[in-house]
Amino acid sequence: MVVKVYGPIGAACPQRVVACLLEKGVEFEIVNVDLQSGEHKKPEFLARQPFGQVPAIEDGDFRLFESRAIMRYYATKYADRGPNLLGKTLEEKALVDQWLEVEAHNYNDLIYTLVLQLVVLPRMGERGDLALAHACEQKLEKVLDVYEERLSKSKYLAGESFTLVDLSHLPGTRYIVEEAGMGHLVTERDNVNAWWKDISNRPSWKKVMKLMD
Ligand SMILES: N[C@@H](CCC(=O)N[C@@H](CS)C(=O)NCC(=O)O)C(=O)O
Repeated sequence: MVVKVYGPIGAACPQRVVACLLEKGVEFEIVNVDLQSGEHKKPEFLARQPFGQVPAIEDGDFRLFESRAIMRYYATKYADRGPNLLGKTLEEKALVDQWLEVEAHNYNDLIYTLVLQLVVLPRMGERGDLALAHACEQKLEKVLDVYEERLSKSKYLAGESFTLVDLSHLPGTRYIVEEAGMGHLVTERDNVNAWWKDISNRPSWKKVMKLMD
């Protein structure tokens, strides 16, 4: 049974899920959800994701939403294939959980607002709030200073191996580097820059990018 991923591949949160499925070699199909026309707010989609956001998955009879929960599910379900994305020891797993929380709350929330103001609203013909975007940028600088320090001590955020933590940072970081014109946030920090080059060159991520073409 092929896993169905509901959500446009151009949106950051479905990309997180698809990159994870590719890392794990899980067969999937993408079922596009048209965000422009508001398909994600219609009853049929709300039955899959009651908050009207993408992604959601269907795996046989099992349905799940929330991109990080979906990643954790597949990294655990297929722990015996592909790279270990969860950490091995109790401590490694705890560090993965810790940095996933950081990604979701300290990092992604800022990027979401920044990209909304600088990329999404202008594309819809609306004016973004530049003062808000600037405030987010300044907060993001501080978060990335913490990352810079952390990555001076370990190759990846949760330790010496690539995990769900690094994977989860891929979509948002791509948005700030490639779409929001904020590449300097990464390139000005040597360790963050080396980390970004490494993780964004993974074959799984390159395939996600190809799917966007
Ligand atoms: N915490 C949710 C957030 C999902 C989310 O924010 N999805 C965005 C796309 S990346 C979306 O559906 N935006 C449209 C909307 O909120 O109306 C997850 O990780 O799955």
